[in-house]
Amino acid sequence: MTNIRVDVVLPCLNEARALPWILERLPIGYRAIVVDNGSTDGSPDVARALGAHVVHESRRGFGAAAHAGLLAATAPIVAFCDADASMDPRDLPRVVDPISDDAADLVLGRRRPTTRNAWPPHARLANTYLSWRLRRITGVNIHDLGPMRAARRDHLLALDLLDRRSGYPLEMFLSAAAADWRILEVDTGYAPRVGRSKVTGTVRGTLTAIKDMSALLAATQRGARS
Ligand SMILES: Nc1nc2c(ncn2[C@@H]2O[C@H](COP(=O)(O)OP(=O)(O)O)[C@@H](O)[C@H]2O)c(=O)[nH]1
Ligand SMILES: [Mg+2]
Repeated sequence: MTNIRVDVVLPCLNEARALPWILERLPIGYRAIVVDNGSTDGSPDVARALGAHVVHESRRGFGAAAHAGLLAATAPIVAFCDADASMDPRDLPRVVDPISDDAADLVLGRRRPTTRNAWPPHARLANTYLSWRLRRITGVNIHDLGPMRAARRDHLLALDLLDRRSGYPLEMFLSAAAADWRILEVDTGYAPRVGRSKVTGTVRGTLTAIKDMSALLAATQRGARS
């Protein structure tokens, strides 16, 4: 068997139609950990049939799924990727290689749309504003807070992340910045997802994301002032 260098956490809520495209595009040495978050469309069976390691997380929420994947990982490097085919697993080495080369501690994929309509305008605008605030708060030169990212597993576990909803990627970034990690941004492609969005493509999902993220930002700024 090939040595598993990287575990790829794929939070999954009803992504059966996207999984085949994703799983067949994983680079060699990368293992998929599909975290099923209560899918009703047969996602776990599809994932297992295609050779992925499947874990279940009954607590709903993007962060709950992402964190369960991190806890299930055993490889030295852990990468995260959406399971909706909006991001190409062939881009994963772009976020992973600087970690293996010890050139960075956290690498974030900056989403670069590969077609029109890949990114709903409200989500894009919210993200540009968020990135601007994050640059001001942390001094890290980022332009997107996207879900494709990588870091060392032991480092991620040591961050002790608490958010279990849509604030998880933000908490990871803020905690890493507070711990003076070397944070690097690289370009990754972004295409229209397969199926319906659960977070930023819906009003409810967007409002939850804003609420979760605002609370984290407010706490960080209070911390910085005290
Ligand atoms: N929102 C949400 N996404 C989940 C959950 N569990 C797993 N996911 C997955 O998290 C990823 C991101 O969600 P997505 O709907 O693509 O959000 P978007 O990228 O903002 O449109 C997808 O792969 C989902 O299937 C959950 O409980 N809530
Ligand atoms: Mg998505």
